[in-house]
Amino acid sequence: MISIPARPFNFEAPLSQIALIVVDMQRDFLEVGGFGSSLGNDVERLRSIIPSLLSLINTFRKYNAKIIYLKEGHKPDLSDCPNSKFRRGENEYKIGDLGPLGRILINGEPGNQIIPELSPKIGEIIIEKPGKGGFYKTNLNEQLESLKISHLIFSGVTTEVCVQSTMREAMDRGYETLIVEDATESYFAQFKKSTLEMIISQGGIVGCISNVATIMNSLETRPI
Ligand code: TIU
Repeated sequence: MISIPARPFNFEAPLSQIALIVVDMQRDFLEVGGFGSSLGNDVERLRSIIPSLLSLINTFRKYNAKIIYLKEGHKPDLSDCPNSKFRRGENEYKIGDLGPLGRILINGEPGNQIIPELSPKIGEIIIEKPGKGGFYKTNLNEQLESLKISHLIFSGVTTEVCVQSTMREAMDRGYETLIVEDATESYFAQFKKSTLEMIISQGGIVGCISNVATIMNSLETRPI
């Protein structure tokens, strides 16, 4: 059993039932020329979490704990991109356009790859998702059920869009959820702050919150 000090409640489960979810740490959001920067955003804010998230990932690897990476992207023919999403934003490039990192937000393109600093290892699960939430039109739920995972630790980008959407979807499906405050980031400081406050308000209406050092310490010192 592992017990992670968190607010407003501690996060407790056998390590075998916990998975680290790494949301959309792909070049499209973290490198100039991708989807995020084409929306007019400064990617440097997001890049600031790379070292802390890498430490967390490596601790999970050390203890053979489950890590699942999500990637936002669409089929090359855009058949899974609804018009409501395609039309959004006054972008330099639209979804599917050819940009400096290949076609914007398209599965398999250079911009769709996880950033090299956080490259998944063989055996770690990568799930492509067409939506902001990780459960929509994916087999994430089935994969978690087959692994007997009940507790999800959320990291990645952006806090208020894909991370929060996936966390809410997870909570509705009965998973216990925690967000790691220094392993998630937004292009907007205020949005991150407000999202974290929202998640833990009302007694943890969406889940609880902790940080990388606390989680690492809980894993390192857990009773065997
Ligand atoms: N991954 C994710 O959050 N997708 C976005 O489009 N986020 C923005 O903040 N735009």
